[in-house]
Amino acid sequence: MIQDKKIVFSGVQPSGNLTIGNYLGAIKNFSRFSEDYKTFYCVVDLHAITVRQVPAELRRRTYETLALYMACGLDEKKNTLFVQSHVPAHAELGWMLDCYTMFGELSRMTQFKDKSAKHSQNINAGLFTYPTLMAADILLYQTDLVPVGIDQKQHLELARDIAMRFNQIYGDTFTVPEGYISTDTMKIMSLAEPTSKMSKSDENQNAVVYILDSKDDIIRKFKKAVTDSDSCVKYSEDKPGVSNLITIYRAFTGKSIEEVEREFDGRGYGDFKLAVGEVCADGLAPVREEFSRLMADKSHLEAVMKAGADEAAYYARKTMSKVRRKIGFVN
Ligand code: AQP
Repeated sequence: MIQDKKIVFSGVQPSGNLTIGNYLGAIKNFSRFSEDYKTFYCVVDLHAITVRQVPAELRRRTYETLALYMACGLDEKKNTLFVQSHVPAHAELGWMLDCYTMFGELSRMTQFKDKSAKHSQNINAGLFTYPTLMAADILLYQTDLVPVGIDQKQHLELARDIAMRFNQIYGDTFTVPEGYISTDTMKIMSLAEPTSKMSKSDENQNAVVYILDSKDDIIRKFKKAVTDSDSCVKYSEDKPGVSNLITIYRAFTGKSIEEVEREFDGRGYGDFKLAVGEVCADGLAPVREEFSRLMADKSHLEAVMKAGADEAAYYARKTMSKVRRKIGFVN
């Protein structure tokens, strides 16, 4: 098999119901690469267990995340869709790269600091080495481009540093990846606390809009969204709540900031919030429909996972044999 296309890799954790942050910041961008790149999109279940998961829920969400990839427009014939734990080379390379990653580098990762504060009873070693496993995910496929939200930028930079370090010691082994961060939607904020990122593990259900929420729930959540004491729909740093809603509205309508500001000039927040809820719910309706159809046929999802893992393992084997040889393991 000759690989002449550039390679794209990205993943989403099945650690909760996926949010419009995951959708707008990452998944929605994935399909733009399907034609011109060789794309690997992975359900990163190994990452999910850095936080305690209920086994039956993890299993269900793994199917759901794969189905959501497909419902968001990823055709399994044009993209390699698979589950991380089905390709053991991720964990194997992760361990090897741990030995080329410095304690100090991992200690500086802001996600580790945030998650250790949030899960203070379970600050496990996996939470600490998460970024090395993420580097392995990416480097395993000789990835050129990684579409992610801005919160993953620091991890991506570490993956680049690890690749360069390894290449410097052993000669050219890994492609040094670039990030693809969609500027408009790189960080969708919580509806309840618009200075924090919208996260699928947020306990406040009103802070988060899930891709699979019903239209009524979506509209109700946007109606409750925190804004400010002003009533002017204007994009500005000192109006994080309103600016976040403008970003979401733009993502679903394709309008510019100026067009949105003009459209809601003098109309107040009530009208605006309702309109954001409606475009979001209507934009997600086809995804929800397709998701239900896909989830009704588990054996098809299993066939997709299996074919994806076989294809991914083929590419992973090539990198692993190179890495083993360079490190000095006996073949
Ligand atoms: N709010 C967001 N805005 C833009 N992009 C986002 N992403 C996540 N939240 C936002 C992007 O979605 C991709 C998959 O994320 P992940 O599943 O690997 O985990 P995460 O970044 O830790 O996302 P969450 O929702 O906050 O999960 P939990 O709560 O489990 O930690 C990534 O590309 C991410 O940038």
